[in-house]
Amino acid sequence: MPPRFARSVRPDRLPAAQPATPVDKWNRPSRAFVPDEILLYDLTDSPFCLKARICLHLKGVPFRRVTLTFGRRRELRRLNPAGQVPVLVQGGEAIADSRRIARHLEATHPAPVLIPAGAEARAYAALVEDWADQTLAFHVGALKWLNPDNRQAVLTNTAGEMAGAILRPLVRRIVLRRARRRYGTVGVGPAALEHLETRLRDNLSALATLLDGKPFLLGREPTLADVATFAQLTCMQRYAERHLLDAVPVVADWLERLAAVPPVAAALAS
Ligand SMILES: N[C@@H](CCC(=O)N[C@@H](CS)C(=O)NCC(=O)O)C(=O)O
Repeated sequence: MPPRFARSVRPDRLPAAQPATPVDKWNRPSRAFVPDEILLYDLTDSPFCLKARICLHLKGVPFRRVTLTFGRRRELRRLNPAGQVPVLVQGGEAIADSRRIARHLEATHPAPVLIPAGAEARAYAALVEDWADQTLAFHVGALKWLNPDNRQAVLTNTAGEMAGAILRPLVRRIVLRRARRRYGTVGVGPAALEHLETRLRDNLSALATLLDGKPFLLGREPTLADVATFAQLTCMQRYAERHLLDAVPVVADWLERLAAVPPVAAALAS
């Protein structure tokens, strides 16, 4: 039975099949669409997409990334009316939202365990994941988009992936306007940068307390709590706020330790 959060997808609405040649003209493996292939609609600079990619790699599930280009926005809305990535497409079902993707993978690929079985550890992991997805994502995202020192990098990383040279100036304007509106509607603008930094420092210090003396948040193995938190913070390393991470060695060491776990390294390199 498909998970209740899945949405059916018509096969003709997926990326068009290409001729099934074994290699292309540059001698690279063919990227022909195969019906049972798992697709991940995503963007490189999105922490939620990185979270989904890390879960897929940790579970050893092969998948193909489909970059959310400007031209694919309508295709994405058919899969996820919220118009957000990541979206996982598997067996004619679209699963949107990194939380749902993680739970779908846990149900379909139980090993290695990312969501602990014990009630207390499970509750702890769920609370940390929610904190990372909501509080941390809000503060890291607001600083990334509102700090003028990040302007060039954020636009290059996002618009550069979403559009080719001709459309890029338009996409830059659109993504910047949307980001300003997103934070503006909750009263957060450039004047809040100092407050956002202070809140982030407090959050990083609380995280250091949780991590002290442990390789990962729940002990010896990484769980979804680590993955969700890592995804938000590692993306921050590309922006001016990376100095906040360097100031908390326990957190910086944990980021390094997690980045060295082979499936995580593979997800970061993909
Ligand atoms: N709760 C969602 C959040 C996903 C999300 O915010 N995605 C962003 C990229 S980081 C997005 O697609 N933004 C485009 C938009 O909102 O139009 C999840 O966990 O997947």
